[in-house]
Amino acid sequence: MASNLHILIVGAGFAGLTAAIECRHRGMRVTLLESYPTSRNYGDILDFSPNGGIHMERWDGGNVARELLEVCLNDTDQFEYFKYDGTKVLEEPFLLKKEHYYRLLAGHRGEMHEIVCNYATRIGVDMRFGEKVVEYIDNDQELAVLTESGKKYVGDVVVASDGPKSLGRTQILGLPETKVNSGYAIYRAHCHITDEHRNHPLIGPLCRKSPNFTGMWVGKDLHMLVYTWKGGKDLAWVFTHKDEDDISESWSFPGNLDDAMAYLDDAKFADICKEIVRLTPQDKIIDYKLVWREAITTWLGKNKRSCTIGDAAHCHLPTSAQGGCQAVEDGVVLAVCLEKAAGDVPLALQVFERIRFNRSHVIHQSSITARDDMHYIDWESDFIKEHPEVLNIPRMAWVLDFDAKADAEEHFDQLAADVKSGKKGTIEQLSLPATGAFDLSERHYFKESDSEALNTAQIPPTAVL
Ligand SMILES: Cc1cc2nc3c(=O)[nH]c(=O)nc-3n(C[C@H](O)[C@H](O)[C@H](O)COP(=O)(O)OP(=O)(O)OC[C@H]3O[C@@H](n4cnc5c(N)ncnc54)[C@H](O)[C@@H]3O)c2cc1C
Ligand SMILES: *[C@@H]1O[C@H](CO)[C@@H](O)[C@H](O)[C@H]1NC(C)=O
Ligand SMILES: *[C@@H]1O[C@H](CO)[C@@H](O)[C@H](O)[C@H]1NC(C)=O
Ligand SMILES: CC(=O)N[C@H]1CO[C@H](CO)[C@@H](O)[C@@H]1O
Repeated sequence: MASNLHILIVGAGFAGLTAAIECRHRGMRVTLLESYPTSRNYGDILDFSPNGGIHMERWDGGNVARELLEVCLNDTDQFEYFKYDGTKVLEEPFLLKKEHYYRLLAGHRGEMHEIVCNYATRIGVDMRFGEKVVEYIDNDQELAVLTESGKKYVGDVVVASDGPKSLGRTQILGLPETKVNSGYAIYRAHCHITDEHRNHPLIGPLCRKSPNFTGMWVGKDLHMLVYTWKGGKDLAWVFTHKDEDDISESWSFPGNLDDAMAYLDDAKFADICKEIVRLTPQDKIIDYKLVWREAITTWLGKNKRSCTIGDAAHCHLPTSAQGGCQAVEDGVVLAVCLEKAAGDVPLALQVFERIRFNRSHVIHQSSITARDDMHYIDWESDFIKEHPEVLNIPRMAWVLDFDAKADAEEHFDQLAADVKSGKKGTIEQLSLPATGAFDLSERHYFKESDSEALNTAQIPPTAVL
């Protein structure tokens, strides 16, 4: 029985937290080890699209999503796209459908993380902060991890949701460390809106109490996102730019204001962008080098009792806008498979991988294509006039309107039969189809015929589920 299993999870990012919560819901015992001392205040803006948020909306009868929405963008009406010089090119509704209201969760990562950690603790996940795993033991005799504090934890399943720098990937999968510089870096900041912002002729209009503002400016090799929310209290911005420098993976590498400004100057960005950066307190600016890793062909340890999930398995760049959602989908599907396999861990993990691989792979690769489509626009050509949707942060219906739980429940038996019968093939051949692509033809969320739906989205009073 699945409920007899002890699931040992390493890393309390959104992949590990989701796996922990969903396994607890199914009666399993869960221990979650996290090297950070607390959940508080790490990161700046993090977005969950409806395909990630749908699972959070189910937690505690909608209460977790309601709590999240208190700190998230919650009265934004448009997402605006601009050419680097400030010309508006495209405008889209922020909320694509009424039922997305509690599923589109964008806000400060640390605040959101704390809410989800508290829920995990409430439902009985054994959360151990300040426990850094230094070794994975996965052999025929033993499945365990050792921590820096000298403790050993054993489990029936070991899940490495330890993020981009994953020790699990090198030790469980036996892969060499293969990080590659993506050639890009981001500057990012989260700060409080001050009177200087409010009184500024260009920035003031973005800081009204209600509405909130979300928008993006796009130029050659650079794009910048700006969000304001919390009734005119919080502002975050992030911009991606070329950077061939040394690879660093720290989230807290301090950024230099003048360097950031120089990139915007070189790319001839509008004054409003430069002013937003200029008004940011120097100690809030983070310079983060983006690391990319090629897809790997298995996420499972050799005895199929351990696995990597989330960024440890498929390290997203922010341009896919799906890193958090794909981490959540992994966690949900893993729990469904463990439950359905009724105690047969190797079966559960193999089916998990076959359900997740193709979908996650296609979305992972879009990290690159979506960025390049934006960065290499020829602004003088007719193409951009005819296809402003190339600017679109990927919001394809096949990605967003997807319920990974229902999908896993539907396909488990068929894939379990494939595993048991020893069906041969590559992971791509054995996996479920991804059901969509990142072609230009799929970039418009709405077909012209349902454009009515755009303007009439009314906020529902309570969670839809
Ligand atoms: C501190 C932090 C801030 C972030 N800020 C942003 C942000 O502002 N915007 C954004 O879009 N994305 C941010 N991300 C990334 C985003 O959360 C992830 O890309 C996405 O949610 C995938 O989640 P994940 O759980 O797979 O990995 P991660 O979120 O990277 O989580 C991995 C977790 O594992 C822990 N861990 C790693 N190694 C060990 C170990 N040996 N022992 C124990 N624990 C370990 C890490 O401390 C981390 O909490 C941030 C991630 C982190 C860790
Ligand atoms: C929206 O955010 C504001 C500001 O943080 C908060 O006061 C309000 O309660 C939130 N509304 C909802 C519906 O969560
Ligand atoms: C999985 O994706 C690959 C391309 O990445 C494709 O060739 C293969 O047919 C897909 N598998 C299935 C079962 O659709
Ligand atoms: C919901 C809401 O308050 N929307 C506002 C968003 O911002 C625009 C102007 O930028 C307002 O016109 C909307 O009312």
